[in-house]
Amino acid sequence: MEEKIKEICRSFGIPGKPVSYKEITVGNVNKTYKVDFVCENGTVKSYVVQQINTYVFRNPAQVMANIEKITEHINKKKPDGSFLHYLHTPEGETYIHDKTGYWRICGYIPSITFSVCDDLEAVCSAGEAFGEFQQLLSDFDASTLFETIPDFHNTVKRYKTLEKDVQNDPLGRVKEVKRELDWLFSVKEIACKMTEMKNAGLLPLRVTHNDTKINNVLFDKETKKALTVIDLDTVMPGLAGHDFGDAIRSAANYVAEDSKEYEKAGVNLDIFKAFAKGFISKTAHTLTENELSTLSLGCFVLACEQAVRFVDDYVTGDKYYKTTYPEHNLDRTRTQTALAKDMLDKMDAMNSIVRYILTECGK
Ligand code: GN1
Ligand code: MG
Repeated sequence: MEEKIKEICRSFGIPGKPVSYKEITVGNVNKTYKVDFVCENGTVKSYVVQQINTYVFRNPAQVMANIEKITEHINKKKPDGSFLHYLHTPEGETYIHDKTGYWRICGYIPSITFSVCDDLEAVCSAGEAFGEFQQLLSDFDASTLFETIPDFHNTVKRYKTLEKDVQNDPLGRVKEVKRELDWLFSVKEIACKMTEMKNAGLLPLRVTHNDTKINNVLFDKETKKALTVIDLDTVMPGLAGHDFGDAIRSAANYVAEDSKEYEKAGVNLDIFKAFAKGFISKTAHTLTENELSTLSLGCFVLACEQAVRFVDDYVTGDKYYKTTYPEHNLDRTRTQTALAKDMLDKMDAMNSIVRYILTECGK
């Protein structure tokens, strides 16, 4: 692998000499490496080299075309270099395609990430970062974006796929997840409510991030302030409440997404409040009443949708998400289902917090 990574770096014409590399294991889809280069003047500069997962992203050229447009748009508005910069090859391409797959490189931003986080200020700052991201793209022409994964947050379709895969039960695993499946199907109607509202024109399509996990935010190591959001692979037209919900289901869970202690999973309302405060402070005056009143529902919806995706991957043989042991998707399913259950119990409390924050924002 080391030779391959060096070769990719050479193709992008990175100056200097590569001195070390290591895999960044955060992230469930692409393969990511940090590579350090020593420049001629002796300084060290680092880059992030990524191999795009072509099982998940069937058309990487379209993914990169989207990313090129989005980064250009945001870097124009934030010329301080705080946002992502993808390298171009001497031929002007943002990716290399060879028999090993699709590769891309962006500058490394010194930072830390969290998979769970109990620092309320850091979480509030992450909320601001995702809120600001939506704002920065609010004047972006969504029709110029490819739909890199069609129906990505179409919860109705996610349920339909699961129903079919459960019926086929190709590996005989359905019996292991019977309890989780029964519960997920029992809440299907409410879990699908936002997709139905979107289809009925009650929720507007915006340009959204669509993968707002807390580990897709880079934080300053010292101040714990959010530096930038990363992972632009799924930036597409979507619902504001889905971005909010996806962030809460990852940031506010008491335990990590793949914890084996699923009975401890649940939504920490202090974290919920901190993230909501940051996110709403940036978006309160642009989101519609329907969008604001479905933010808490979005958390439940995304937790259910995620549980549906994890259990589906388990039932069909772990082809989508990276797994490091055989029951990895089973643990993810149980933890995510337990989180969704707790969110349903706390829906009124979450709604009250949102209303309180909106009043504070003068809404
Ligand atoms: C994947 O790659 P990563 O870890 O940011 C997935 C998300 C899921 C997440 C669950 C393109 O995100 O949708 O919410 O795993 N990304 C894609 O951990 O499917
Ligand atoms: Mg991702």
